[in-house]
Amino acid sequence: MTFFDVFNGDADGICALHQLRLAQPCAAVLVTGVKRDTALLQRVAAVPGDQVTVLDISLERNRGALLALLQAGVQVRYFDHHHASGPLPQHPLLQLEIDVAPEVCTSIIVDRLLGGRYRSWAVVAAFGDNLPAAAVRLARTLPIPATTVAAWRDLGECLNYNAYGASESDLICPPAELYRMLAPYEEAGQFIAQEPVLAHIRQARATDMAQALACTPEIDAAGVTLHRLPDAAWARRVIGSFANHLATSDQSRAHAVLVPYVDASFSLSLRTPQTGAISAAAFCRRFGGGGREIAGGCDGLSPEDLPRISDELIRSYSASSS
Ligand SMILES: [Mn+2]
Repeated sequence: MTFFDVFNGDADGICALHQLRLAQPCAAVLVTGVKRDTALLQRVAAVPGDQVTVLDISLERNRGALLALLQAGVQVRYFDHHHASGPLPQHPLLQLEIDVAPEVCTSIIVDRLLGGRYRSWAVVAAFGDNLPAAAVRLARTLPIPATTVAAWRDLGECLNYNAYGASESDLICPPAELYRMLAPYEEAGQFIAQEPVLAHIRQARATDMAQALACTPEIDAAGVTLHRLPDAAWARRVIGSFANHLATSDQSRAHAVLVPYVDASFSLSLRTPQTGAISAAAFCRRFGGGGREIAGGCDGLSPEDLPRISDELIRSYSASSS
């Protein structure tokens, strides 16, 4: 019988699996990838009698592969917090632990099931998954000083940052390798004290941001900026953080960031002011993307789309035309 551990390569996916395997050690085949790579279950070559554990990847993109595994006689445990349309699947071989409440991440679901046994890792994951309020609430149940919470936060944010990129070759450390590095540590503080990989990620994160900040914007108009980052791994890692940084430091303008992918297509990250007439999601939908009110994105843009994107950014957001 083979065990497969299938997990998102971000902080939440890694820390959810880590807690589970501390409680139930087993040598499993690891299946993971970059944060955006969530259709992971279709890669599992399991046979009847095998056991698959799935963490922090949406049912939305894995439902077909899940049903196929169950039909083939494979046992599946599935832990996740992402919204998925349609009814939850039911099957005698399936154990489903889904909670889509807004202040819950997969590592918090696992923490609950384990009665808080490896809670430091759930706190790290909640910080990494951008749920600082939930992380602080959970940390308060432990007898630890504020400096420890701050160190866990840094670890969560660094583990999360490590998962950004177009493919594993963009990443500072492949997620499966990172998981194996933290696997020996029952408590997050031990990992922080012992493993040099954290300093390495933290340093790369700072350098990536410094390189982005040194780029001259292509558009620097009254209501909008556009940065086109170069074709480089650091640029594909930093695009989202850089867009967030621009939005936080200059809330009055819309900020667009473009980065080329290896296949010559482009990705766009867009942040818009709360008061923007056109939401980030609405803008990105015009180019086949989507998102939320103030944050959106598009993938797979062709180089020919770029002039139109520049024009429409100016038309939609520049102060003189609003
Ligand atoms: Mn998550």
